[in-house]
Amino acid sequence: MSATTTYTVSGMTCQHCVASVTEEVQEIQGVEDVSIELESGAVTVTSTAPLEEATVRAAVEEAGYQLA
Ligand code: 9UX
Repeated sequence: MSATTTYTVSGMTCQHCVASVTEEVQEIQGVEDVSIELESGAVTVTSTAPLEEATVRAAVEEAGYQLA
């Protein structure tokens, strides 16, 4: 069963930031969809199975941002 979780990411200030985070999070195994709202920092991730928060955190940090 797929899972959808919304995380809050701080530090994104433009659409390039959004693209970087989207790219990294999409590389996580099982991720089907990533939707980011720049203004609020809301990152909604749909995956085939629930993700470990640490995995998402690592991807966000790889892109250069922080999971709130
Ligand atoms: Mo442009 Mo977004 O440097 O940090 S990618 S503001």
